[in-house]
This record gives sequence, C-alpha cells and structure tokens, in this order.
Amino acid sequence: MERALSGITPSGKLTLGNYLGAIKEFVKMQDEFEMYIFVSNLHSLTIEQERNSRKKNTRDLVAFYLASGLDLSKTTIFLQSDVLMHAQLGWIMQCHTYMGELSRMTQFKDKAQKHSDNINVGLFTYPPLMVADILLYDPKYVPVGEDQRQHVELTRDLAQRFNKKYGDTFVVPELHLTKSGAKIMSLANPTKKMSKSDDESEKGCIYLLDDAKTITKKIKSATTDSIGKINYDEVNQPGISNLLTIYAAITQEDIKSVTNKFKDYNYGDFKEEVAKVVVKELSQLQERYHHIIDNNEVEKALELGKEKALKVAYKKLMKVHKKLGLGI
Ligand code: ATP
Ligand code: LTN
Repeated sequence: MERALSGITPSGKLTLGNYLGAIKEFVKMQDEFEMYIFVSNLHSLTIEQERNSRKKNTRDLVAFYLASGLDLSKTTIFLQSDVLMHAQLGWIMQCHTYMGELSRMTQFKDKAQKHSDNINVGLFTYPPLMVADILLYDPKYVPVGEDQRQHVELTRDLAQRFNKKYGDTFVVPELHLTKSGAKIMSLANPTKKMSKSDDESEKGCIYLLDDAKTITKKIKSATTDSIGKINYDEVNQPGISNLLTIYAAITQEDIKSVTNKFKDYNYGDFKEEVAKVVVKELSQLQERYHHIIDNNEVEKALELGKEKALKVAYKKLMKVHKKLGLGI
C-alpha cells in the first residue's frame, strides 16, 4: 500500500478551511493509502503563542482528526515533537537548501509581514523542517491545500538533490491537491484565505467549535456582490463562489451541479441553505469531539502513534547518517 502523509500546525482554533481543505481529505484517503497524519507543533513555535493555548490547540487538533473519522487501524496519528528525528533531519535538510530558495517562499513573506515584531530564523527555515517531516516517512502523496504547494515542490527538489548526490535515499513525493475545498476563503474578505491564525478576520472565519447560531450569523453576513445571480465566478463573484465551494465540499457534490441547483435562488435563501449544511456537519462533528475528549482518546491515539512513527523515522534517519558519513 502506498503511503500519504500530512500535518497541521496547532497555531490557533481549527477552521472550516482546515476541515474541508485538509482533514476531510485525509479521511477519504485512508481507505486507499497507509496514512501518517501528525500535529506539526514544532512549526507552531515560529509564531508566538501562550503555552496553554498551544496545548489546547494540539489536543483539539488530535480530537478533530479522530472525530472526523481517522481510524487508527489505517492512520498513524502523532505529535511532531514526540519524534525527535524531525528536528535532526530538518537540520540536515537546511544544510542542503539555498538561501535563495527560502527567500522565494511566499508563506515566509506573508508571515514576516503579519508578524513583523517577530521575524525569527525559524520562520525562515520552516520549509526544510517541513521537507524533513515528509521525507522521513517516504510518502508517495502529500495532501495539502494550494497554499502549501511551494513547500511540497521544495521537498521534491531536495529529495532529488539528495538522491543524486548520495544515491537513492528518499521517495520523491507528489502534491495531492483536494478537488473541492482546495481553498476556502474568508467570508468577510473572499479574496483572502480563511486562516486560523488571522485574528483580524474572526467574522470571516468559521471555527469548528462555533455554535449553530454563530455559524448561521457568519454565513448570513458573508460578503457577496451586487450582481444578484448565483454563478461560479471567482473573479467577479468571489463571495458567492466561496459559498458554492463550501456547499460542494460538505455535500461532496461537484461545483457544477451545486451551481445549477441554486441558479434561481436569491442570495439570502442560498445563504440559508449553505448555513444549514454547515451547521449539520459541524454539530455532528462536535458531538464526536466531546466524546473523544471526555474519554481520553487523544492520549491513547498519541501513545500508539508515537511508537509507530518513531520506528519508521529512526530507520530512515540512520540511512541518511550512513550516506553522510555521520558516525564512523
Ligand atoms: P495559519 O493561519 O497558521 O497559516 P492555516 O489555518 O492557514 O494556519 P495551516 O496550518 O497552514 O492552516 O494548514 C493546515 C492544512 O489546512 C493545510 O493542508 C492547508 O492547506 C489547509 N488549509 C488551511 N486553510 C485552508 C483554507 N482556507 N482552505 C483550504 N485548505 C486550508
Ligand atoms: N506547513 C504545513 C504543516 C506541515 C505539513 C508538514 C504538511 C508541516 N509539516 C508536512 C504536510 C507535510 C501547514 O499546513 N501549515
């Protein structure tokens, strides 16, 4: 069975974007692939966060992985910081990455602008750590949203560079973009990504723990346009297109048939329908989430995952050490 691997950073409360663009896709993939899904908590250190909120975000993320349907017999769930090999291979990858490559990373530029008081070196060297996260496990696919494309491309470049220089060591992974829900935009500003660490756009962001009333209110006040017709047109109608994308990603229908279904609706009634499916999906998810938290299932999953991931990562790191002449 081929492998797939991905991670999410516990940098804030999880959003509908994380769920539709990432987690829901992981669940779909687990029947076809051997999955490694982790919490990239070392990456979360690049942005300042209070200790207790990092802990809560980490626990919630694992609980939502489980609540969404990740099954421990098919998917290994673990914490990045539990598998010490990530930091070590991360350093090795830094030594094979050029300054120019990292300077081109748009995520670095965005985050440096957003957190101009804390442009730490980790923010800059984040991509080689992500490269290590991936290459330790030899996945064939890396399911992530469009915003992570550059990082996966760097991973491919580094895997090829290393293999060429030292002989076959790593599988060269491929980006696996989700079809619908590849990019969910902010409801308040639909030209911007819905993002969990973006405090300014609370209004535009649906959090997985929002209650029904809040969700409905946010969707009803989503920014639209004055065209007055339901069309999928990201350029002229980004708000409506985003709501169509959300609806399609939740119901797993294709955009075309969703657009067709609502073509005669006015914006208010359309928003009502979108709110209904989001509320239904998230309330079921929240019920499972509470059950998981109450039964200490997060701890159990991480214990199991740590053991499995450590074995795979250790083996790969030793192979790399050998190639590099680390040790005698
Ligand atoms: P941050 O604000 O810290 O950048 P984020 O909410 O943008 O966080 P990430 O932790 O960077 O999310 O991403 C986790 C996963 O969720 C990635 O695979 C990413 O592509 C996906 N993702 C994040 N936001 C969205 C979105 N708005 N639409 C679709 N997928 C998303
Ligand atoms: N940078 C990613 C999280 C992440 C990741 C990974 C995703 C860290 N390491 C390895 C896939 C594979 C993000 O989504 N912010």
